[in-house]
Amino acid sequence: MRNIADLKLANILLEVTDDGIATVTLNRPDKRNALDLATIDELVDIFTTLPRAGVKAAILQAKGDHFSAGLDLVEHHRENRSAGDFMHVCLRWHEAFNKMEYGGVPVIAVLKGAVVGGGLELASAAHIRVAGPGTYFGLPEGQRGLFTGGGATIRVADLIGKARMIDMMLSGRLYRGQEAVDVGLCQYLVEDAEATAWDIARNAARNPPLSNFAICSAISHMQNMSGLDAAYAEAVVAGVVNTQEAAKARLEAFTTGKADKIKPQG
Ligand code: 1HE
Repeated sequence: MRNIADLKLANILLEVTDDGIATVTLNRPDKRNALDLATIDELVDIFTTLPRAGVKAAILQAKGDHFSAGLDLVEHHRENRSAGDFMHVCLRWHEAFNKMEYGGVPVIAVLKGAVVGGGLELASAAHIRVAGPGTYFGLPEGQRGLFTGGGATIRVADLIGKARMIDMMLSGRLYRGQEAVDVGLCQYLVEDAEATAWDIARNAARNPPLSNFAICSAISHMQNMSGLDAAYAEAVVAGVVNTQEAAKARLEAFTTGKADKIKPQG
């Protein structure tokens, strides 16, 4: 198993706090964090390693004014890829984003500026999206003579529905502000997206890791199953999670009236 310290990273910064929260920072601001193949390879390595390294939550963020301008169009043009070549590029994107979505570690994305094309595909593989002021979402593939290849047909359609996704791709429509929250592109729209993401990450990190593993993998898997199979899988997962040792002290605290109540603050 590879350690975090052994990862060779050039396009992404990775740090882990003493309490197990990782920050994964896209670091090509001069290219608006466009996703070249090297960056995708680094994402695969990072999100393969984090769950096995005991990381409790990850914050996915970016340097500069934009989260990500999507596929590195300059590299794509320069490489003059065949259909087969690009299919393999897309499979690598899927590997990276599937590791994020199904890896069992909560991933919270801090969004700003452009979250477009493949940048939106990356953001949609996070479990929670927190947008700051000025964040906008787009799928300009149609305008570029391209098509989504990093999972948008699955994840973005899942977030906002097929009709809105088709509209974004055909018309170039951009979403921002409260409308982006209302259609489901992000869950939070706040002044300080980084601070909110840290609050969410710290709260999530207090849950037992096995509960978070189930939340951040089982729900996604179950969405891919028939209702009957999902119900069965849910029972199996709950059998494991709801009898875990780590839950016993929490249940004891509730039983003896010492646990916090689940009520809105204030
Ligand atoms: C890039 C990319 C990129 C910027 N690939 N290099 N995505 C797009 O169609 C979005 C393309 N980008 C933009 O529309 C704009 O760059 C932004 C609105 C994001 C930012 O604008 P701005 O004025 O801040 O920056 P800029 O001057 O346009 O770009 C600065 C540099 O970043 C410049 O490089 P330089 O070497 O000339 O300085 C740009 O070339 C570079 N850059 N965006 C490569 N995308 C798996 S399939 C997914 C398919 C898609 O993702 S389609 C959507 C592609």
